[in-house]
This record gives sequence, structure tokens and C-alpha cells, in this order.
Amino acid sequence: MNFQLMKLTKKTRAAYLVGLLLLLFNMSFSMDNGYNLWLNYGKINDSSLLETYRNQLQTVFVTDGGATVDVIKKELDRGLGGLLQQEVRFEPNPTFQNQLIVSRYADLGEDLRTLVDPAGLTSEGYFIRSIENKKHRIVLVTAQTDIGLLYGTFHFLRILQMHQALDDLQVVESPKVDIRMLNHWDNLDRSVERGYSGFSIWNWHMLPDYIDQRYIDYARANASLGINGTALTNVNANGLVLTPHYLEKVKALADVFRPYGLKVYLTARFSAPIEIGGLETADPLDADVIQWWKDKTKEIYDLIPDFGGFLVKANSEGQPGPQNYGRTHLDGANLLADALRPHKGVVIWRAFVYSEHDDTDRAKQAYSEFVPDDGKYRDNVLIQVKNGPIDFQPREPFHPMFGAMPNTSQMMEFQITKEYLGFATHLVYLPKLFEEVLQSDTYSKGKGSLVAKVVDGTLDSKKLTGMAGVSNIGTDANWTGHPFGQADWYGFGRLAWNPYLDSGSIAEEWLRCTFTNDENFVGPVKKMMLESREAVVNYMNPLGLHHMFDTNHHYGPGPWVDNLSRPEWNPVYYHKADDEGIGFDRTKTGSDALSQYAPELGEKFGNLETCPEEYLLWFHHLPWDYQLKNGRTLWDGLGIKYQQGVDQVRDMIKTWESMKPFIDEYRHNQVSMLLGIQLKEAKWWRDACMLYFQTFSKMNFPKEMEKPENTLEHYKSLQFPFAPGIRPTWN
Ligand code: GCV
Repeated sequence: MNFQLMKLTKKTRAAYLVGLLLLLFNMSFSMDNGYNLWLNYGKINDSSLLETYRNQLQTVFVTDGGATVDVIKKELDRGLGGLLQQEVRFEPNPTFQNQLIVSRYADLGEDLRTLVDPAGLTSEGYFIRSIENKKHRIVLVTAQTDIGLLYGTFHFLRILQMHQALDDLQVVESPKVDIRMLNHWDNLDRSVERGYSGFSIWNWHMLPDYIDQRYIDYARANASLGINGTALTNVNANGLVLTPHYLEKVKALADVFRPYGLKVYLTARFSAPIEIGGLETADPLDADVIQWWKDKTKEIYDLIPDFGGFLVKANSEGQPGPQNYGRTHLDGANLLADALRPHKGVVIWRAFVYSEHDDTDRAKQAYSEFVPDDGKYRDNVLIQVKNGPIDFQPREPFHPMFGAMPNTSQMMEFQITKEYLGFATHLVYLPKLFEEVLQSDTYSKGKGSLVAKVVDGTLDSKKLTGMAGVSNIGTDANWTGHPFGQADWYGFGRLAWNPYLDSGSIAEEWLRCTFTNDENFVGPVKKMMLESREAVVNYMNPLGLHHMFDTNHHYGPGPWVDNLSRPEWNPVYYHKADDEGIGFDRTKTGSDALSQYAPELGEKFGNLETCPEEYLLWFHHLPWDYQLKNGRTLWDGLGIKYQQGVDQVRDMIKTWESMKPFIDEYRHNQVSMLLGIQLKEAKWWRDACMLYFQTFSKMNFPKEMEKPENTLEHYKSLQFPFAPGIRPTWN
């Protein structure tokens, strides 16, 4: 080729080169690997809008400042440069002529100051206003702090990405939740527990000297959503991360994240004083142990002055904890809180506990353990509670601890990685699930006591609030494996900022910023995303069924599993199918877990007339021929729901196939293939579960249900020893 080119005339050679560049440009368009996430600043194709924006944003003035201001300038350069396809003109001083001004409130001149009310600005909040009079035509982004300015800058760029008008901007934003964080279940060997998107992005071996560009892009992406914390390591913790060798590496990451407002947290293994400290005990009341944690904490803060604090899983699933020494969770949490207090750090203590020594309903155990100590935790302790009382199932009622601890800070824990929702293979839009939980009414202070109000602290005037999401991020080119997994990260971040947002608007934002503003794409795909959550409930766990996942890896159905060492690890514990019927009786005649909810809910869920059908088998054990609201038997209803789930995936495939003209071929093809697998697996769930339950019901499948593709023996025989995300046994 080179040889041939050499023989061509200059003109023809130039034509070839232009052709080649165009080809490469097209290829890159049709090969978008998704790395840029929603920060896709592709050129605005609508020429009149482009002209308007170019005219309104002729120059940019950014206030002087440190590292965060540098980040703001870089982002504007990248964002405006990409969207407007022209070089960004930064001015050293404000000109007020068709200009974007990004400035701290304190630096504004008197005339601009009068336009914004500083009382409405929290330290991370911001204003965006467009101002126009004869002399001035500006868009102003202002905030009390540089981090507020960075958040405002990302919001402003999103306005452009979504092609919105700049004429009358009146944005006032402040986060409603203090700690908005990702929890990485990443191990030091770079495996990720319940991770389906490659390896851990933390390259511990090469840190602290090698700073992967991904760390910076990770921080950018989080800052664009207002996520301000990250727990780097697995809650099934390894004490080594607290040794000097690793703390140097953690410091390097903290240094990268700082300009983006992202604080680092670490998981603290409760037995670390023994394992890395050489003590003989980790008893939280032992003087040497208390001193050890104080010293260790100081050592961390000497390296990382803005370290966030510790995240702890204790006395749960084999992890060590204060109960090993006859102490309580309260003792353990307060021990660490006291060590962190002088440095303004917090301890996030997880409520995900259940014990092999406790034979009460697993769904009740966390409440029983924590609620009696309400009000006794130090004020820098947050109790982190999973959204439901079992474990991140496709659908659970909200956790009864929400609203039950008015005098203790509580933090919501959602799972963004899809341990129980089809891994990174299924398209299931999780913000719909998150929204359902946040909008649930706890009735703890009468009607309207939403979980969202517990989370943002307004229900009980809490001073410290938080929301955590178990990360779905890995080394895959697009970060999350499934291209639509990015929407879950995005949606988590947006809801952590404001737990009252609706999942539909979030989906729309994400689609416009990630793919295109073409309404022919946004409308149908948004609808598909919103329906995808109900689809997975239908084809995996309909009518309140839960935890029927195959052993350990949780990939696919295993309703028959009954041989694990702990009863509550077996799916049969949860569905309780027998010749009489199916479901877990959590009413007074059963485990009485219902009594942990407010009386209004106890009545509603306890009464078959008023219990929503989506929670039916969560709270009740019912005969196979129980009549559902539509007049069909429970057995038929189950089969119909399973079938509906499969059909919903078929509809998703149809929708997606018609979207080909609107987006790049690469991502379109990826999603098509993944939807194909999702359909196969939806059928697998339907067939395996219905065949198994049929051995008890002894009834024919409803006529609406397609015939199973294989026998029950076939499904039972399937083994997946190398399914991704399996929990390592060494910790
Ligand atoms: C990190 C479930 C998961 C475990 C996880 C645990 C937890 O049990 O299967 O992998 O451990 O939840 O949240 O601590």
C-alpha cells in the first residue's frame, strides 16, 4: 500500500488520505466501545441549535483556583470543544458578552451576586442562570466551593448534551444526601466478588507509581453525578489493605480523586489487630485493641487527610466481629467511631447480618440485632441497610429497619452489580427498582413517611445521611459489561444526589447523553428500560418468590437446592413449596416478620384482600389452587407470569432491532447478542422453576404457557463451576 501510494501524484495521494481519514472516522463512529460513558461530547448535528449555542457561548471565563478548577477548565475544553466542534476561547477576565462564566460566589461582582441567593447554596450545591439585558448576555455557573462549581459545570454540559435551550436557565441544586458512595467488592488480587465486568480497576501491583488513565476517568464519571465517596475494597475484607505497603497505594488513588471531590474509604477487617497488628485479640473493649485502631487511623490520616472512614461487615457470613468476643455490634461500631472522630471520619457499619445460630426467619434478624440499640451509636456511625430484608432480590419489600431507628444515622445500600438479576448479561434497568424502594411508605411517622425521607434524613432530622451502591464497574472496555449497565451506575448516582428523582427522567437523560437525542430512539428505548425490571421479576421471581438462585454463583435457577450447610442458604427455605402450596408465611401464623413493619403495613400485607400480589408469596404460604384477583389459580398465575416475563424479553428484542438506524453498529450488535442470551435464560428460569414446582402442585401448565424446552433432570444437572463473580473462599 505504501509502495503504491508513493507512485501516486500528490493530489491523488491527498485524496486517498482524506478517504482513509473519513473511513477511520466512520469506523470509530460505528465502533463506539462505550468507554466515554454518558460523557459523550459528540458534535451537535442540528445546525441551527449548534449556531445558537456557538453564538451564546462565544467565550468562557473560569475563576482562578487550584486542582479542581483545572479539572473544570479541562472538562469545559473537552465538552464544549466536542459538542460545538470549535476551539474553546477562555478569557482571563469576564467580558459579559455572550459568555459562560464559571465563578465562585465569593468572587462574583456585586451585580451578579444580587442575582443568586447564597442561602440556598450548600457547600456542594450550585446555581446555573442565564442572564440577559442590553449589555450582558451570559450563562453563570456559581457555587460556594470549587467542588460545587465542578458539579455545576457537569450539569451545564449535560444541558448542552440534551440540546436544551439556554435562554431561561434557573437551576438551583444541592445534594439531599451527604455521603453518596460506591462500594467496590474488589479484592486485592483484582478479582471482584459478584463482579461481571472484568477485573478490578485497581491495579494494586503497579500502584502507587503507575496511575492508570481509568482512575482519572472513573473520578470524572463519578463527579459528573455527584458521587463523593468510594470504598475501594471488598466488605469481605482483607486486613492487608491497612498495612503501610497498601496504604501508600490507597494514598495514590486518593490523590487522583481529590480534585474530583471523591473521598476514599476502606473496609476494615475486624480481626486486623490480630492479623496485621500482632495482638492476641480483637475484642473491642480491650485497651490494646482500642489503641491499635486509634494509631492505625492516625497513620491513615497522616497519609490521606481527607480519608472518609471505614466500612465494616462484621459477624456476617463468616466475617469476624465483636460477637466473637461476646460483644455487640454497638461495641464494635463505637470502637471505630471513637478512633475516627478526631479526624472527622465516619464508620459505616453494615446491618447485613444473619446467623447460623439463630433459627428465626433470616428476614427478621438484622432488625432484632440493631433496632434495640437505636440512639446508642456515636454520631459518626451510619448503619448501612440493604434495600430489602433478604439480599438484593429482583423484588423485595423495603427493609423494616428503615424508619425504625429514628435516633441513628442510616444509610441505604443498593446493589448496582446484578448478582441476582442476570449478571451483566441481562438488560434490567435498576433505577426503577431503586425508585420503588425509595418511594415506599414506611408509615413510621404516619402516612407519607417515605424511605426516601429516611435516606435524606428529613423524616427524623438526621444530621448525617448516605446512600451506597455496590459497584458494577470493572476493566471491561465499557466499564460495566452490558452497555446498559452504565445506566444503573448513572441512575444510582442521580438518585443518591436526589432520592426523589423519577427513574423515567433519569433513563431519558442517560439515553440522550450516551447515545442520541433522536426522539425515535429515546422514546421506545426509555419505555423498554422502564419495563425491563418487571420483566426480570416475572421470569425469575414472580408473585413475591425470592432467593431461588443456584448455589454460590447465583447464576440461573436452583429452586430445588436443599443440601447447603446452613438452612437459609437453601432456596427451599424461601419458597417452601410442598404438596399443599407455596410461599413463606411471615404473618402471625408464621415467622411474624410482618410485626417489624408499622401496624398499617402489618395489616395491609397480612390481609390477603389487601396484600399487593407482587408480595403475595413473600408474606403468605398459599394453596396451589388459591384464587388470584383475576380469578385464576395461583398455579396458573405463576405460569402466566413466567410466560409474561419471557414475552417481555421478546418485546425488548423487537424494540431493539428497530433501533439499528439510530446508533453505532458496535453497541447495537452487543446489546442484540445480550438480549438473545437474556431470552434463552428467561425461558430457562420459566421452565426450570415451573417443572420443579409441578412436582408439588401436580397440575397441568396453564394454556398460556409455552411447553418447557427440556426436562427437570436436565435443568438440575447443569453445573457452572466457573461462573463469574463467585465468592472467593480464602477470606
Ligand atoms: C460481599 C450476599 C452475596 C455475598 C456478599 C454479601 C454481602 O450474600 O452473595 O457475595 O458478600 O451478600 O452483602 O455481604
